Amino acid sequence: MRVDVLTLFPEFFTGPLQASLLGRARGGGLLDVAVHDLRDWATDRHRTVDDVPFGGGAGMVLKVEPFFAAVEALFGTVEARPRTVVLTPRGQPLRQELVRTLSTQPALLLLCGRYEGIDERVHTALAHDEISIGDYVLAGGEVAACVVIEAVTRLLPGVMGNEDSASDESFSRALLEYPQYTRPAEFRGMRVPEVLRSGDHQKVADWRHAQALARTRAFRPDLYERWQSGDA
Ligand code: JDK
Repeated sequence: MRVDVLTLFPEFFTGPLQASLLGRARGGGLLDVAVHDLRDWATDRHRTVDDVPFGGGAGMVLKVEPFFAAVEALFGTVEARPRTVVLTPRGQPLRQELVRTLSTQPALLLLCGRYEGIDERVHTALAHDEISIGDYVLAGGEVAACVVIEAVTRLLPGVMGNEDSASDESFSRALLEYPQYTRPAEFRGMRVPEVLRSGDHQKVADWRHAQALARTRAFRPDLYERWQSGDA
């Protein structure tokens, strides 16, 4: 998959794109990311990319022209752009179903705002999707873009080895995870549940399912309802 990112802060992406899974996916040719500095498409002497909001109000808004200039420089025309995502607190909440949909695209374009956000005409004319990674306010779209890239990349064929992930996934997206343990069986008086050491695979599976249900009901009643209704 090809991912292009437009941002005022390309340096945000250096670490995350090199570490661990993303670094390996890129090294293996499964992920090709290009991060572009929006300021490269400013047109005035001072390379201005923001301006005061029409109608007044606090803070600055990112101008429309640099986004269009960048898209046309990178893809020829606005129509030729790949599936384009604007990261924004007002977007559709990112969930695994949307991650799966995005992971089937040949290419993505991620637009990152800063300050008070981006001129509405960028949203209207360029965004196929507006995505929020959660109901809290970040200082810009960069961290959210990293989240999208990582969540999408781990679903790309060949990235994770894709061992048991397909079968496990239908379960894990509906309910919270069961608790996991590894050796030692006792640490500072904290013991691993006996059932996990019993060797009885059916009992282990039943215990894990019960744990997942109990945790989901306690911590994520919204997920629990969806699971009960059967359309998770
Ligand atoms: C992109 C700029 C910061 C945006 C005003 C008024 C209530 C805030 C600051 N999931 C998620 N969280 N945050 C983002 C995100 C924040 C961004 C940008 C993404 C670009 N900011 C910003 C808007 C406001 N707004 C109403 C919420 C303040 C994505």
